[in-house]
Amino acid sequence: MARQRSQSSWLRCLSLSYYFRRPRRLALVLAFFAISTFLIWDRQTLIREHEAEINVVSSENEKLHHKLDELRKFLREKVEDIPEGLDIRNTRDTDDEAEEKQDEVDDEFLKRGPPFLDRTSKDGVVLDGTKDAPQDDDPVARERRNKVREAMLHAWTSYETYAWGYDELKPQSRTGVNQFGGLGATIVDSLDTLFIMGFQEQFKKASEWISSNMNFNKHYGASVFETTIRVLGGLLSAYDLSRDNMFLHKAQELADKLLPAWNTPSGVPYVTLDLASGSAANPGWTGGSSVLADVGTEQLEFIGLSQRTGEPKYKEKVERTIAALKKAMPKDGLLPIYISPHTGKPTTQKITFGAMGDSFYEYLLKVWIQGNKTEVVKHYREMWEQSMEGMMTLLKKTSPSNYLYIAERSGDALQNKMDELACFAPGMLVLGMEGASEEKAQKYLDVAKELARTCYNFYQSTRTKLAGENYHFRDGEDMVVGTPYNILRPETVESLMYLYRKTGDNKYRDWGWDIFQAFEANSRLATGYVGLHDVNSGNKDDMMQSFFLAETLKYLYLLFSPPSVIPLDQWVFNTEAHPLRIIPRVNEPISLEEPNLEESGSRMTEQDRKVEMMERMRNSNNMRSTQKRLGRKEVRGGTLGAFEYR
Ligand code: DMJ
Repeated sequence: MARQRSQSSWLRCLSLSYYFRRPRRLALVLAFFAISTFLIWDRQTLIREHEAEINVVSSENEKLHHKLDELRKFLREKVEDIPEGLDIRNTRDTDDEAEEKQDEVDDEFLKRGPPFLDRTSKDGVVLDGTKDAPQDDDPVARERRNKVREAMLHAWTSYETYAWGYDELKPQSRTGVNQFGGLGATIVDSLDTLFIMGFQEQFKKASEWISSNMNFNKHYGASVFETTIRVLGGLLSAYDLSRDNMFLHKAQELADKLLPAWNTPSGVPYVTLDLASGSAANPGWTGGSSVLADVGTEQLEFIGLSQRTGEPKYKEKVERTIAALKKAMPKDGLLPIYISPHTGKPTTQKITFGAMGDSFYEYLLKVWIQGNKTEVVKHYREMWEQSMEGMMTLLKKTSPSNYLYIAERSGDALQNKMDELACFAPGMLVLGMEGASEEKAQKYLDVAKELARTCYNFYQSTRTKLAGENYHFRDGEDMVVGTPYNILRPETVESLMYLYRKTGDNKYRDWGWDIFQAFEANSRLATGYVGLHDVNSGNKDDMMQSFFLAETLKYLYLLFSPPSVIPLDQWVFNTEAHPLRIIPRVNEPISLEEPNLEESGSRMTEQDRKVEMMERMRNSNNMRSTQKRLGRKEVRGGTLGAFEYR
């Protein structure tokens, strides 16, 4: 009953007569309607006005972005072709003629691509990548170069057929495998090789894959180093060669994902990182430490990215690492291979120019070259020369044939072992001749020649004529293979390329040709190229490493090309053989300050302190067993732990 009554009294409020009898309530209701109508109208007008403003701002923003892009492009084109050591802002203003001439060259570049490329193709394939066969191009070299091009086409087509979109091809299984989180490592690693060799269709297809499929939101323990040298380096190089902005955008997107690795108290980054979440760590097999070759081989790419985007944050991170390493560097310039990300100090005594040490030394020199040898990068050169002094103390000779090699060291004890990976050193020494005193330059060249002879003999001394992973040196025996596999590595042919360019001595081309033929004889299958489990038995593995296309074939191709193809005074190769344009660094502050803990977003927490203490304890107890394990696996800075790919 009560419920019925209350319902009917509520319904009365809906009838007009109810209000006529109660004028006050009527006035209240009318006022309520008037105010709400006004408020709704007012909000809507405001929204419309804001929308209009947003439209104006975003179209202004777009225009500004466009202008900024143009400005960047303009500056890049102007800055990169300046002769060494000059500040363009002064030169350009006073040298109109040079500017006009430069503009012509730039226009030509934009229209046709780099001058060394012949863009005419037969059936979509350029048969010879070099444009106008310079006079110094001899017919034998030309023929060899074409054979290398054909090898690249075979490797690429096999990958395309059986493993498209995967990181790498397993030629025997005719399938793909993802060792790098499925970022298409072979595609991105091959871009510049395809471009330089003039494979336009293939380059286009690879670019399209990158534009639509390359995705960094991946949950996996990425090696910061591998991702940097292969993917970031590959993208930057493709950008420098093709001028396609898509590559630069991708590069920046990737670098943003990698940056959290540098949030450590010392500025020395962690070596693995989950790309999607940004959480970074060091693997157990390093005893919690970072790896020297990893943390010291990211500078070229991140500095290059800052130069091309105008965003200083990338170079700031990697240069802080160098400041920390400089502080930890002993007098002889030789840093041990494990460094604590918490203290920035070494946690082992092991010194090597092979696995886990190598490319740190390479990048000290190359950052100096990349910065066009200006004041801002002088300390890199100084650190490099210091390390070379140290390296000279590791040089020894075999008996009976006097092959020169770089020994390894643990504390004061020398170990008579050398990795094939250390065969990059002759090339580095040759590259470092410029800028050295006459006496030092001669020494570098002499040592480079001798080391190259040793490395060539690493190949020649086996049954397959392919080098093993490392060698031991025993009195009376010269060299014996240690770890017997060959995974299509590039270091020796890389050095031969530098030596040939420096000396013009055909012997280096012949040595490179021998190595190429050994790959053809032992590693080539109908479905791609494989490594060998054992260089004496010739037993094959089932993996075509992406660096075979990025490095080994590219360096061989360049060995047989005139020096005008990727001239070394305009380009510098990252450690994965991706050429980057040399861009002078002028008017920049010299970045040698200590890492700013506030700024780097990380302090030494209680947890960090505990980790550091544990690290120390583990190092004294466990490092020996870790070393043993590494000795067996020979992982070179490859921070994925189980896989020997570096
Ligand atoms: C490549 O990934 C790079 O050259 C790196 O610096 C060393 N290892 C491989 C090739 O051997």
